[in-house]
Amino acid sequence: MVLLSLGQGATIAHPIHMHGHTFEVLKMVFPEVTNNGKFVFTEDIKCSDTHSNKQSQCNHAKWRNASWNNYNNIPGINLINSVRKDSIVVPYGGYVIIRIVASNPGMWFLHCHIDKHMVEGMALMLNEAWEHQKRYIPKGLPTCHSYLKTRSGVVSELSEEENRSKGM
Ligand SMILES: [Cu+2]
Repeated sequence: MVLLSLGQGATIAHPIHMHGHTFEVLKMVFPEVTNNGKFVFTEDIKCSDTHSNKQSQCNHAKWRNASWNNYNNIPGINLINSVRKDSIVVPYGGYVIIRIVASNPGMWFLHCHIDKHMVEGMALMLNEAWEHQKRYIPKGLPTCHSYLKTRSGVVSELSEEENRSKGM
């Protein structure tokens, strides 16, 4: 898993916390800082095919060097004696590579620990071994693309049929 703070929306470092696991930190990349205090963001990651990293929201990030899709090729990656943590600061203008052993079935929260960022959406649920625990998911729990709508002032989830009819 690659966590980054790059692109147009990058303004700060993010302390990212994972529930249910510790993770290995395989690589951590910081921006260069010039003598006059300017940050030079890493170019290891290409945020977009059509925009520069500074102009992009970085929603289509990929390695600039495609051979790095095989993580064994990433220079400086530590696959032997990596540090194990459950929180990591993702550097402003940089990135971290982490990995877990996915052996703990559950829906695990992964989020920025700056509360404002978390409530704005910098959070996700790791859906691990879904087949073993989907019966425990609360009825009506919103999922990706199950958009909420207001009915008579009450916010409620669209039913599965409504989602299907809207192609969601
Ligand atoms: Cu944050």
